Amino acid sequence: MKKLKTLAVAAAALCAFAAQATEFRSSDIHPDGYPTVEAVKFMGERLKALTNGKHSIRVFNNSALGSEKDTIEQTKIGALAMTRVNIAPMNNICPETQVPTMPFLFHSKEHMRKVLDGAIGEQILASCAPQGFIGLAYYDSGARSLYTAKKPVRTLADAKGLKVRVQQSDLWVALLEAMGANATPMPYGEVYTALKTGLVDGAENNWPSYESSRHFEVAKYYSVTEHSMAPEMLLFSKRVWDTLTPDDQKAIRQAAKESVPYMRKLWDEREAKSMAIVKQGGAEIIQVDKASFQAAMKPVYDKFITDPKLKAMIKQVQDTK
Ligand code: GTR
Repeated sequence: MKKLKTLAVAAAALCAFAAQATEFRSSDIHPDGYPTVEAVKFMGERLKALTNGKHSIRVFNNSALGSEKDTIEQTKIGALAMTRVNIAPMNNICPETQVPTMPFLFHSKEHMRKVLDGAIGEQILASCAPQGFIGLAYYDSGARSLYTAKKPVRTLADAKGLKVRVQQSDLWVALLEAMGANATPMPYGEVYTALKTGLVDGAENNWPSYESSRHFEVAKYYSVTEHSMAPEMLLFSKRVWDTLTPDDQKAIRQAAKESVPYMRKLWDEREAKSMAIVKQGGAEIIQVDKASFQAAMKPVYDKFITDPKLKAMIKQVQDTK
């Protein structure tokens, strides 16, 4: 009886602790040291400081909680508090996220950052709330380029018929099809083996992912197409969010925003480092005529940017100097 009572007291104490201090779980597919992973850890430290130790974040990275598509579903139902994903797997869920994914939309890193830091960026983050996601921030993801295992892509014609892995998004399927390739959607964690076994001929990504995933070892031809600057997103579960106090919500938003400049600094350093690593590792960097790839993208705009609201957003992005 006495033992039972002690147990009950311990359980009550635990519950009280849980109500006070929460360790939010956050997922990422990347390894330790990758800028997105380190930025969310930094956000956790800031959150702890801002809430006097009440809230913190624990990052489960390396796809420990599944693919990005899986963790988006877990976040939607509130089984997971936060997820850091690329914007691509959100394309089918909230249409506004298609805007910054569109090929050759941003003309530079500075242009991309300015747009995402501004009103359109906020509008897109807010657009995912009806689907169960509180968009907290964007992180950089550089520019994505095409890479292949057996044959180099030197011109648009070389991409014809290649089987290329894409993210799980209809827009991405269309984008690679517009290049003439056969698009194969697949989770990131499966791409290395797919390239190695010849299940796909190529994939596409930014420098840090091409390097950290070791894809450069199995697909050494990197053609600098820079076809999309689709950013990363930090999403919080609306289900969990709605249980928090306004002060806590404010602290989470603030900690997320504070992690952005930190991430950008890590990103810029990592891009340069990754480029050097892959070159040293034997990757052949191929400069292509980007204009010919860009000219092939009209069908993607025609198919996905039909809603007048999205059309206006694209124009606003193009008009941002
Ligand atoms: C990376 C990005 C990931 C994921 C991955 C992929 O650049 O950081 O979130 O989108 O690409 O291709 O699946």
